[in-house]
Amino acid sequence: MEVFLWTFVAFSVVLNRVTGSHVPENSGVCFPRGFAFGVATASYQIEGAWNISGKGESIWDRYTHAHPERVFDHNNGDVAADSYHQWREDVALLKHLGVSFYRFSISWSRILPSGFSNEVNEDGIKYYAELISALESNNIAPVVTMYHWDLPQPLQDLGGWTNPIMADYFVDYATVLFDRFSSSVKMWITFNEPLSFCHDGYGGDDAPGGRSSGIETYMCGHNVLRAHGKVYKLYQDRKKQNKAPGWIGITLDMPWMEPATTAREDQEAAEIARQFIFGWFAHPIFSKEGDYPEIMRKRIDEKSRVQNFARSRLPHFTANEVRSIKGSFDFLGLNHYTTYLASPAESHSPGKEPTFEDDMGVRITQKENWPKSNSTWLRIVPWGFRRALNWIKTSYNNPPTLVTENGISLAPGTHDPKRINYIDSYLRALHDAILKDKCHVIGYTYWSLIDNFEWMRGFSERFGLYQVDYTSPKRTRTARLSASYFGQVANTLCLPENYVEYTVTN
Ligand code: GBH
Repeated sequence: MEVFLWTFVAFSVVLNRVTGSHVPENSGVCFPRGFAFGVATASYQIEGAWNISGKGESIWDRYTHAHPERVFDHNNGDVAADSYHQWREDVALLKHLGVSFYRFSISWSRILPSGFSNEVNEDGIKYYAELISALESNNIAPVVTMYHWDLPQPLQDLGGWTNPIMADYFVDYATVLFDRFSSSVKMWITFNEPLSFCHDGYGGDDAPGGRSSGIETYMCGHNVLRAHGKVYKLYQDRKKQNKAPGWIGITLDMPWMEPATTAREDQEAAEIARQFIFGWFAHPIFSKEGDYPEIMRKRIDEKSRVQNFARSRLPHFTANEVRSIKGSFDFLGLNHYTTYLASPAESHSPGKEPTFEDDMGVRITQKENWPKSNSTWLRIVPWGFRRALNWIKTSYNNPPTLVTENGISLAPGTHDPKRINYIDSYLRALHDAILKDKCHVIGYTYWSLIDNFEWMRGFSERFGLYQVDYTSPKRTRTARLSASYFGQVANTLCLPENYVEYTVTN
């Protein structure tokens, strides 16, 4: 592992910890010393306390209250796993697992109730400060997501991410976070999955809901990229002033897109899908050219012309913006869950509304015989993980990558060998990607520490290593079998024997 030794050392410094004490009883599949294991959650999905102690309303509060019928089980995150009150219990679980970091997100409207930085909610600051200090005293590094989808409602009333001014308000919010927390927090993630919240939020069923896919989706993406570039710069300037170490990046979701057949048009379709789904945000930041992927620019410009728009629905960056967004990362946060098959979509009938899907023009499916989870979109395909990592390595010159989410939903219950199989098979694929393919991956995060509010699927999909009892007042957490498995991996950096079920083959 000489190749990445220095990143591991640097990462360990950032995390203030070196992991890796090997035990004899393992499968021989061991991650390099310094490689880090952690778990993740997000504010709206676990905290509850939606209107307590000065917290303002977020778009998810507004949306789930206005449209309970749109959420699968008509639930909402008003209480969720009640981590606002049960966070000490969460820290105990993290300690029990023995993970070296905890990725969680900060609720913007808990810190700035109106979204603007003129009024800071000290109770909100105190909540995160206490959590962070408890993590520190247990030697668990905080990895903080600044935005995991819960925009303050007053900012949505101004157009949310479709309004270019949002980039400046995000800088104001980031300034407060850096002022208050950057002495303890050394790993920052600006955004979680802009594809999800721009596509599903401004062009689909997620909050804020009821928008327009082929137009607002791209406006959102554009302003999020601008906001990310500005906050990256802010952080670099502060690092220089304070001479303090710290890393900042962005988390992007990349399902693997496999050509449906070896036919040339399927291979092309798969590459177009990768560019639309991942390259949309990755290319402006991680490629050496910067800006949107060429194929996206070309397809959306052409479609817009045919549809009689006077200009492309995909906005343009200024030359300065291209420059400031390009290279705006210390690391890539990667969420990866599953794999899809790609082939060209049947051509679209003119006169329909413009959509992201129509612009992309790719038919996306999955193979029926790929093992299922409890989520319609998630099948177990570990080899796709290795391919995705290799594609990133080749496309963007092997950026330091932290896997910020990987996980599976299963039916309720604590006996979850299938989750163990999922994690184990994905970790084997990751191990091959690191050791054999030299992909620059520095850590792995399981989604999620505990069951939580799974957005439009409510509480019906459970991803936790710990089960949450939503009927108990304290939202009691109970360890699943997978918690002991993952704890063992986190502590030894090695995969235990006898957990291989889904082999890494195509
Ligand atoms: C992550 O997104 C999120 O970051 C996290 O908050 C979430 O809890 C976790 O996944 C598990 O879902 O229902 O067919 O419309 C992963 C990417 C994008 C996958 C949206 C599910 C909806 C598919 N997600 N997608 S569908």
